[in-house]
Amino acid sequence: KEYIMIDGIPVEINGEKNLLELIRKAGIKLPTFCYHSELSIYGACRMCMVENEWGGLDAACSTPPKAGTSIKTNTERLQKYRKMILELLLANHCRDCTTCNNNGKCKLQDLAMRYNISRIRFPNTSPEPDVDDSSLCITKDKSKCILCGDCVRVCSEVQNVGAIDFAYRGSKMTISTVFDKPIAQSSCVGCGQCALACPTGAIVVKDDTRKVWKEIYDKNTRVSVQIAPAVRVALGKELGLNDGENAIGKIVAALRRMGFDDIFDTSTGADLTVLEESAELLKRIKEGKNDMPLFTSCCPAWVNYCEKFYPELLPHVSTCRSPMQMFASIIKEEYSTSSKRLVHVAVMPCTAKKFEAAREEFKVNGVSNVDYVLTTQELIQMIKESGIVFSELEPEAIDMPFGTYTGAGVIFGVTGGVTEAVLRRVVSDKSPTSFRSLAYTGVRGMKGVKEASVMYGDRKLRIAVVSGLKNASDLIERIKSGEHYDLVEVMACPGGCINGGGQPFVQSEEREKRGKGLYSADKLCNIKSSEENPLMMTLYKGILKGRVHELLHVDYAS
Ligand code: HC1
Ligand code: SF4
Repeated sequence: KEYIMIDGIPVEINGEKNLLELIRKAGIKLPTFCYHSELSIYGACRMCMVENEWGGLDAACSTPPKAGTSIKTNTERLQKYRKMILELLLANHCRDCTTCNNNGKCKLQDLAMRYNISRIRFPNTSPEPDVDDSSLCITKDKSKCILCGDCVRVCSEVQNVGAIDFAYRGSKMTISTVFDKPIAQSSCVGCGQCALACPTGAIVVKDDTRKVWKEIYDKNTRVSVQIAPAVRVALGKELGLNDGENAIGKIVAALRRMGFDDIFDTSTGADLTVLEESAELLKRIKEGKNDMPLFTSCCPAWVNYCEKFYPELLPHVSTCRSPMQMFASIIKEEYSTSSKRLVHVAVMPCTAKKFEAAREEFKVNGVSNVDYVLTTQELIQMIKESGIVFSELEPEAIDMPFGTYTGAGVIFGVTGGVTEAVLRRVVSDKSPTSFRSLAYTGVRGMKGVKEASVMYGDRKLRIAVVSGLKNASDLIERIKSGEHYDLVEVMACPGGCINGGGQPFVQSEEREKRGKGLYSADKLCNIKSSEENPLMMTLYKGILKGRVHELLHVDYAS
């Protein structure tokens, strides 16, 4: 066994890539702005400096652990050094903290408190707000940027988009799009991963809460809402529950108290998607149209990415609308005779859903089927504003007439879930043992690229599941050079919707807990396969009769 002495205590080295990981393992909360375990090392913020045994300073994030050495993480010099960095950052930072969208969630604010910064010794060069509000998904404010580069690295390394980069040098340095165009005119796909990574309020989720409150308070509106699968397992930390705990009943109760009129679960929409997408897959196979795989279409950031970077693949993207959109068209139909103005809100883990909701394809007579998308972060905000003590709420059930969903619908929120749900529909053996074995085909787990194969009659279906757009583009290149799959599931966010850009930020271990939370929610559902949802039959015989294409499909290729 090999050890390093950290602040006089021996700590075993066990495969840690750098000193920072080892220090954190030892239970010391070493501060950083620019370190993310899944991104390349940038080493720019210098907050994680440690003192080595010769009195030199090393950045812990970029120093490999060396057995037999000794370091100190908390000396007078280091304290002074960290305070100075914080003061320098704050001197040049727009400090309207109390009205900042990130108030209470900001790392800079947090560290300023932790290091007891009450006075800044440098001249105030705090810039005026410089806001880019052009995107429907995120809001960018240069005056709050500390140039840690987290957003730049996520956008290029994880998402392979590269919509933002460093521009200019020295004191003029900034994060910008190409030619400093508004973000809406850049190659941004709206995934929100940059907002998730941003330690300050420089990139945040677009805030639509005020608009939704206004609709709720309007006596002439009937406001319905649907809750996406991944939202239920991501409220924990912020609202006093455990990570990954399924809070759907409490969310329903909270939404009802807030004044929503009709409350539904997007998992019902996901059941519709499973039926339509599996029919599309089987039709392609039957017709022998399988030179290219069928790509799933429920992730809007993936659809945006495909449109911007791989338009030639659009004919192979499923024509199924996402569960959110399928369900919204049904809900708007159901209540079309209401005397009040219909407003439909979707609570989503995703920032790109805001863009999807506004697409022309999903408007009827100029009105969007989904009028507003609120992210999980915005829902948390609204719950807090309402004064609801969330952890003490008595769970409640969703409303009729769309009160049923299956386990297949719930697992949509985690990478591999869409595929597993489609497989439950496609396989002929519907026994619990058969469904259990589907879980072990390789579709589950947090890996960014997964492969599975399942027999359909005497034909083997080859499936790939990817999350993170860089993984998607690597797979696409492999497919282009001859690799064959029948179905490819793509989710833009690593891990799927549980790690969506609109969710509260968590580290990867907690992300896994969210995935587990959805699989246990599936276990709780007595119906596991979408075609067994009794509501489906009612819908296909009723609202959907003769209107399946009009209400459930879209052609992104046209
Ligand atoms: Fe998702 Fe989906 S799973 S895309 O990740 O297909 O956002 O949760 O609602 O529409 O169901 C998101 C999640 C979500 C859709 C479903
Ligand atoms: Fe890049 Fe996604 Fe941020 Fe757009 S939203 S800038 S694509 S990380």
